[in-house]
Amino acid sequence: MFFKQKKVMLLTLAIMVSMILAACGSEGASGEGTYNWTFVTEEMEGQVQYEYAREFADRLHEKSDGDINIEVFEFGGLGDEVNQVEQLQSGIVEFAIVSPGFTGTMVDEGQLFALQFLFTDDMELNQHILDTSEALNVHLANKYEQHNIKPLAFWTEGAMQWTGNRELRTPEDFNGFKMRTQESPLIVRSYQAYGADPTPMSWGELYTSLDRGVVDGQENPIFFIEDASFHEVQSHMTISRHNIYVAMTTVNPDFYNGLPEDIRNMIDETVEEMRPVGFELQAQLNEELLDSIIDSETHPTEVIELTEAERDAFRALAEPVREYFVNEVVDEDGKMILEMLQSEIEAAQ
Ligand code: 6CS
Repeated sequence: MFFKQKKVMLLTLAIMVSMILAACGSEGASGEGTYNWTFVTEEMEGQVQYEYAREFADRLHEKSDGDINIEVFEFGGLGDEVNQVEQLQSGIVEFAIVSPGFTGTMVDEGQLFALQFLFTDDMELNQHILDTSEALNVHLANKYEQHNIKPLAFWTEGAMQWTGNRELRTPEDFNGFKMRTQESPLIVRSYQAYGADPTPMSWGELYTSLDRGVVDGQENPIFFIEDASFHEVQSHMTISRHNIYVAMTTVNPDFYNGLPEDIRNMIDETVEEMRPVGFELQAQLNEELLDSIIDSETHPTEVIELTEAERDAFRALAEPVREYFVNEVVDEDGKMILEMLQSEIEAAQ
């Protein structure tokens, strides 16, 4: 889980050389019509993103009668989450699952996903909004495309919860709390609004940082908290549902636009098929692994659930962060995207 810089550089170099050789090999030996692509994810085998990407790859392989071969990478093989976004942008990798929390310093508008209590508590409805929103799938997607990242789908990995080395029930509990966040400055800002002391870092460093007290807590969907064993080094988990975890299936736009139409159609069709598959995957894992945290005798974690009144106290502090986003972070386009999304959420309810 830990990435000594030199080791990562060597590993990255080795993978890049093998990719170049694979690409040359396919053109020379198999001729036109054979495709060897790379798909990077921010997660490990058994976790939602990786399983999604593998299913995506299998389906395309089958649909193309074996012509499309996609190698799926677990997190870490190509560096950290931000390195992976850069590799997608430069075309070193063709596909990536990207969390908007790692593009916050590049695509300001994508930071809207940091805004807490924006979506509803109904996860099926939230997925419907992500699937159909014009604000996201047209306008926000355009903003990403300007940065050489083409989102093909926005989807959720579940509601986010807090874990900590103490109980987190009220905004006062966040006072001076060293919260680990992803890179987006608006996530940092959101926790500062609760009085916390946030530190962005890769999840590759998170287990040890929690264990050693470098940070006190973090936010993630339940499946990830359990599978990455964060609950082992955290005494408390708060079911807060303060946000939904959004992931994007993305592709390098030059690569995608340069493909023959029938291949592009196959990709688009697979993206559509994967919407319910991804949703089921996260729903099942989030449910199963909650029980596993609650039932763990070796690593007991106290699990509490916030009441609506308790959530309201956080909601009130999250509200001004929206104003800040509109007034200080984005321009008129970003404001329009957020307002359109808010109308879409209201209309869906
Ligand atoms: O906390 C994180 O940064 C990680 N969480 C999830 C659910 N997926 C990948 C991401 O890097």
